[in-house]
Amino acid sequence: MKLYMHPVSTVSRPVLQFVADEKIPVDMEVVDILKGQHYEPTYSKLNPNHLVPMLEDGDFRLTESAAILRYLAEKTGSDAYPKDIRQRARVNEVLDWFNSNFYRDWGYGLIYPQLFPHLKREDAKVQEAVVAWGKEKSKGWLQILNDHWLGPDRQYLCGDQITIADYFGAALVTAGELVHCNLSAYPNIERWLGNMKKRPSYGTVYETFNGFCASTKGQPWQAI
Ligand SMILES: N[C@@H](CCC(=O)N[C@@H](CS)C(=O)NCC(=O)O)C(=O)O
Repeated sequence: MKLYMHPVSTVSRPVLQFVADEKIPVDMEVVDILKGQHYEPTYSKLNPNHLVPMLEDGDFRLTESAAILRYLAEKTGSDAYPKDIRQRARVNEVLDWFNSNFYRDWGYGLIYPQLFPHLKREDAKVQEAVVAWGKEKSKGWLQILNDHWLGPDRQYLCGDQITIADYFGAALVTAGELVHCNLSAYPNIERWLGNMKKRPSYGTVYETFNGFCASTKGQPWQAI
């Protein structure tokens, strides 16, 4: 199998960390999205979405990070994607919650329009309103994540065992580090992220991302 990815990419990181933890034999191919390589014909032909990640398993190609996580977990019989239908439904619920509710406001409202020129609104007032909206809505989602999904005792999102929802959710929440969000008002989120960061795979998988975050320090970001 081969994974087309970028180590800084929010939705490549969960797949990278899962593959590392589960020691799944996957070859890695970096698509340099910061230099526009995802628009070059070689990659465009394979993935007309011009996005990473994409998994290739023989002649089968799969896009969408959450679908890739599910596929890899099913293929390897990983405990991180429970077989019991209710437990599995819970994992799917949390994946969908992050992918739709949370990510829309956090990623595409608060963080990315500030960081990436192609997502910045041309009109300064519109830009300010988009980011302000994203910030307010994100506070609500973070509170729900802190109080409802995690609560004071849970080590991981769906109980005391790690699931693919944790890999996914942690990668999305850590995207806040790009604009230097401070999550100290959400202690359950900080505890859970601490668990994810303690995993041996974290240092290697997140190394390039952490370097990128260090390079964005000291700018006048709108952040939590
Ligand atoms: N829903 C897709 C989103 C993929 C996506 O947005 N990938 C970003 C990297 S995090 C990308 O390739 N961006 C390139 C661009 O926007 O030009 C997934 O979860 O895989």
